[in-house]
Amino acid sequence: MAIPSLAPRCALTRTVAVPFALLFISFTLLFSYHPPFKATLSKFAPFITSHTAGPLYTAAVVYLVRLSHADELLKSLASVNAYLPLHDPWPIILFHTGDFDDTPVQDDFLASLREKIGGPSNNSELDFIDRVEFVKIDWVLPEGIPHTKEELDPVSPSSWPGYHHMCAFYATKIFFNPRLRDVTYYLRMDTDSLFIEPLCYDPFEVMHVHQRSYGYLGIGNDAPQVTKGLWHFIRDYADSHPEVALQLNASKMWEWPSNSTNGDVDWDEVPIHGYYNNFEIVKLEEFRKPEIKEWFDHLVQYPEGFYKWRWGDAPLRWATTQMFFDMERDTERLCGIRYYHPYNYVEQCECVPFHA
Ligand SMILES: Nc1nc2c(ncn2[C@@H]2O[C@H](COP(=O)(O)OP(=O)(O)O)[C@@H](O)[C@H]2O)c(=O)[nH]1
Ligand SMILES: [Mg+2]
Repeated sequence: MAIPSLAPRCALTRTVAVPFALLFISFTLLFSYHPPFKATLSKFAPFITSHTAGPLYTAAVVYLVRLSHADELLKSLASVNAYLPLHDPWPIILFHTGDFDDTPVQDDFLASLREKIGGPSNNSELDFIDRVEFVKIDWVLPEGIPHTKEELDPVSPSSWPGYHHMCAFYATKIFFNPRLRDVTYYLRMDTDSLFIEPLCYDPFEVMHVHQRSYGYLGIGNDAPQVTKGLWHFIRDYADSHPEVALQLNASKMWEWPSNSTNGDVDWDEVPIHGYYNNFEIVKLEEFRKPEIKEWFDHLVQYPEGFYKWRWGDAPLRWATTQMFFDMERDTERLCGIRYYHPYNYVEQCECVPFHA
């Protein structure tokens, strides 16, 4: 009498097994599907340490802005929207010092941006305007220096103190800004930076897959008028930090000023290289390492550097990367970015699509 009792069991097995099998198939299909860019990244499994779900990195485009330069900022943002192909709609963070604080000011600006880019963006799944964030930063003159121009007598009085705050912000403070705590990479633009043609790859992806800490377009020099004391400051630091001296000596790109045949060279007259860092991509956590933090603290403890001598973020970015990174392994010259910024000359290199 096994048969009659078997029939309902088969029916039961069928009612349980068929939906279960269907469920299994749907799950298999669901998890084997990746949106195109994730599938691309997954081919690079050897570079990826985490196999947990979720993004492999996060990124943001950052600007330091002021309302008085809103027009050039609109043009720059429109060029980001049109020409920077990012796989994910990363936030566009506009750091400001209070002039963009009021909601009507922000709304007006976003309305102008919408008009400028001609309606909603069709380049990403999130409307470009909805990616824009305003983040306020506070600029206070540090202790230990006179707080008036007359007493301090800075070498570049006409731009004091705004430009000097800007240099201190980009040279040291930005890495520790709370908004960027969970951001892996930032791409910096100036309000006077422009992309002028479409880029043929996602630069964050290149940075990530190549495991770079710093991405740049070109290298120039800063004028000796605004680097007074900087060579000696770096030299003294290297003298008291043998690992920094070792790193600098190992770099093929680092050159201390050399003495001339007819006497000592005045180091204050020797230009220091600087990245054209009005465009740069930075892997933030790499710049938060304790040894780099110690160097930043040392810089901040000598406030005359930024506020009197107007040491720039460009030569300081150059010095910092040379002091703490292996230039060949950790930095990437990003090719093929057709980009404009006043007074920068960047030698062009070909845009090669990146197939990760
Ligand atoms: N809020 C604010 N932003 C500034 C100030 N000075 C410069 N910036 C911003 O900092 C960035 C670099 O300044 P910029 O004048 O382009 O410097 P340059 O590229 O060295 O000539 C730009 O995005 C500016 O808008 C300032 O005084 N206040
Ligand atoms: Mg600029």
